[in-house]
Amino acid sequence: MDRAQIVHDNFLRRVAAGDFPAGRPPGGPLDPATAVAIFRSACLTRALDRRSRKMQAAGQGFYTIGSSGHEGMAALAAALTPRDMAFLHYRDAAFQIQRSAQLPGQTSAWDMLLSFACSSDDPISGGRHKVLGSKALNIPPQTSTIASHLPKAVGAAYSIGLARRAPPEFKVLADDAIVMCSFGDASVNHSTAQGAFNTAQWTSYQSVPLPLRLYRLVWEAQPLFEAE
Ligand SMILES: Cc1ncc(C[n+]2csc(CCOP(=O)(O)OP(=O)(O)O)c2C)c(N)n1
Repeated sequence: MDRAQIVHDNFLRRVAAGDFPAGRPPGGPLDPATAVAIFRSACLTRALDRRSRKMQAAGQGFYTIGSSGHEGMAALAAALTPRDMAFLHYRDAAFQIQRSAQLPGQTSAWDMLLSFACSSDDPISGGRHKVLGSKALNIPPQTSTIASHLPKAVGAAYSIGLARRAPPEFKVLADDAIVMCSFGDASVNHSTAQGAFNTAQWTSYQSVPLPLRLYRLVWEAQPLFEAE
C-alpha cells in the first residue's frame, strides 16, 4: 500500500469518528455554510490528486504533482473574489476549486481532469501542459517555470494604481481589487522571485500604490509581503 493510500484511509477513519484537531468552531466572518464549502473544496482537491495517480497508472494521465498540504488555500479563495486576480502556485488547485464556486457555470474539477489527460478540450492549455488557470475566474495560467509568475503579479498590481491615476479606455481590474500571488518556499531562491520582491519593496518605498499580497507556502500559507 502506498503512503497516499495510508493517509487517505486515516483521513476517512478520523472524519467518520469526528476525531478532529482541537480548534474553535467557525466564527467571525466565517459562517458555517462557508466553512463547509471550504471543506468540500479541500476534499475535492484531494480527490483530484488521487484520481491523477489512478489515471497515470492506467496510462490515461500524465501529471501527478498534487495539492496535498495546500488544501487550506480554499479558505484564501473564500476571503477573496474573482475580481482579485490570482497568480497561483501549481499546488493550489484548492484555491481554483473554491473560487469556481463563486461564479455560476464553472467546471474547474472537470477542466483539471481534462488537463491531467492532456486533452485538447482542456480550456486553459488546450492539452499542452497541466496548468491551473481560468479566464472567467481571473486566474492567469502559469507555466511550470517556478517564480515566473511573481513579476507578472507585481506588474498586474502596479497596473491597478496606474489605472487609477491615468484611467484607460478599458479596465480589466477594478479600482478596489487586489492581486494575490502564491508560490513554493524553495521558489524564493530564484532570482526571478528576488526581482519581484525588490520591485514591490522599491515601489512601496516610493509610495506608489501596489495592492499585492504574496503568500509563500510552507506548511501553512504565510503572508510574506503586503503592500499598500
Ligand atoms: C526556473 C525553474 N527552475 C527549476 C525548475 C524545476 N523545478 C520544478 S519544481 C521545483 C521545486 C520547487 O519547490 P517549491 O517552490 O518549494 O515548490 P513545491 O513544489 O515544493 O511546493 C523545481 C526546482 C522549474 N520548474 N523552473
